[in-house]
Amino acid sequence: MLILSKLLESPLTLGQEVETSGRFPLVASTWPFLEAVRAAWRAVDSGFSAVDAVVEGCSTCEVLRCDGTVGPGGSPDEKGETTIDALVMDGATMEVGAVAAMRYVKDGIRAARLVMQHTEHTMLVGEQASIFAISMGLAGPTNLSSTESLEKWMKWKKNDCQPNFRKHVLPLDSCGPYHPKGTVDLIRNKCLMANQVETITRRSDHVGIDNHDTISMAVIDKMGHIAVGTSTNGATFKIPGRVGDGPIAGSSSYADNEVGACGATGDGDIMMRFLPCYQVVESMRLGMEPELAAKDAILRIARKYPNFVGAIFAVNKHGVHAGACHGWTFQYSVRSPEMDDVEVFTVLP
Ligand code: SD4
Repeated sequence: MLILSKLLESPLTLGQEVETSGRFPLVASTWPFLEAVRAAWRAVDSGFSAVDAVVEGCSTCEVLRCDGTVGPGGSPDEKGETTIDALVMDGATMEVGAVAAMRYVKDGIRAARLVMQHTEHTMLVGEQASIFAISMGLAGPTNLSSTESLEKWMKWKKNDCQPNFRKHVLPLDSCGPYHPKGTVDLIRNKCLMANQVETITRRSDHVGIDNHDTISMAVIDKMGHIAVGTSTNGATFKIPGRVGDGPIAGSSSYADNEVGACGATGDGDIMMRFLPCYQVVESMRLGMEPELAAKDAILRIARKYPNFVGAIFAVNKHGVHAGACHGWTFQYSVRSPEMDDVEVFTVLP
């Protein structure tokens, strides 16, 4: 017990195996994505690095299409196409690799790792990300649609493309082509409040309880190194070219070995304006417990967007974890040495 508290007091030293603390390795993930957490756990428990385990975990979700929506085959955009946003971050080096609105390649998280490990860049986008990923050995070009995503898209088209992410446009009640309605500046000045309510009400249709198309995962490996990753196909019926919070470091996830990690899910268009995971990690750096840090980050968004839907989990470098959410009930999964299998934690709004 004394040894454990000593370990917990002192910052983890790079290269020092800290498995004996009983808290490491640790895997945490948004939602009850049990197989993804198990895959990451198997990797990290057998000695792989936090980055490798995160990639294994998120990749498992992409292959299994967790909840039917993560990875290829989910979230058709306005044209019926599925595209992928993904990010990986190494909390030891603060290196990040990301792909955004990537087309024709299924392996979002592996493409993100290739960006991190084989380029000096942080993010590649669209078809250029696909070309890079394929040139570096990933499979493609591949059609990312599935029977379900195409059925969903055709139903939406039949319903006059409602709901959608457009605002201040005509036509209002049917599919495009769209054009701006009136003078945008006039509308903005006159109707700001009304439009905010309209937009937010309609947005809640897009991100819902059956639409968990995002895995964000954090891993602390046996050395105490921390990594995070996110993979998502974003928002259903998004406008082609839309990039969400998924590939944005500090928004969908963030890690720093000195402090801990965070993963997020929810309405990325809103959440990426607040960098909630950066906020969580920085709050923990200043001494906040994970629970308070997570709640505070969510509250900062809710104060400006009272109807937003989103959730966060936070883990500090000692393995203490917590979640916070707004607009829906959130579940996150954890596996650590004291557990026999993955445990799912439920957080109420
Ligand atoms: C996005 N944050 O692209 C993602 C969506 C999500 O559960 O998390 N859905 O906005």
